[in-house]
Amino acid sequence: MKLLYTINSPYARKVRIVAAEKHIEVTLEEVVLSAPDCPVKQHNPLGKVPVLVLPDGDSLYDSRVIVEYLDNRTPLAHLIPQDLNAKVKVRRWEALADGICDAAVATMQEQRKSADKQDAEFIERQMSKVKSGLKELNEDLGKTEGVGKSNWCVNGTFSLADIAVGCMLGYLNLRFGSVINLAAEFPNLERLQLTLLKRPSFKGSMPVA
Ligand SMILES: N[C@@H](CCC(=O)N[C@@H](CS)C(=O)NCC(=O)O)C(=O)O
Repeated sequence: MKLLYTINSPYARKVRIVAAEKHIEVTLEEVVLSAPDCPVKQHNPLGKVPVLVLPDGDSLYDSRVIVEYLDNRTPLAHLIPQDLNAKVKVRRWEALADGICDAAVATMQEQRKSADKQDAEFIERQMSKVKSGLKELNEDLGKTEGVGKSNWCVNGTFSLADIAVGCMLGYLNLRFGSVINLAAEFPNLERLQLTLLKRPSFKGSMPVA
């Protein structure tokens, strides 16, 4: 299996971490999305990473489909709970974390335009999604205090929810580290991030400035 990815994509990082946590061997192929010969389009008509290319040539996208596939490749250490109630909780955390990434990526793309072409209102709207998403996740994480042995997002157990939130935080730190002070504004998320950074899967997939 081959994963097409870019180094700083938070969605692709989520997939890389799930593969590492599940000890599933995946060949990593870093791509440049703007390159004329970028292979992503052949496998995903949307031209987005991540894409998982299977041995029979079939391909899977987006990240939510890929993580579900990988999680079910091996029965051990499920990152998506089998129980429906727990599963939808985990997937909601993931949806919010990914949604924050969507707003952050959209902001970045707008800010890359020349100053006269940037839409300040659009940027403000996207950044307010980022902030309100972080506020909600930070509050929800506060409610997990004392559930299980660690303060993981759902039911005191490490899951895809923690991975998705950790990847989102890594991306925000990379792109908006100077404007979002996690420790001061969202201390529960900061604590989660510090815990996650002790895991080899997170340490080995850090975004690069
Ligand atoms: N919902 C998708 C989002 C994927 C996505 O937006 N990837 C970005 C990189 S961070 C991308 O490939 N952008 C290229 C484009 O939009 O053309 C997922 O979870 O995989």
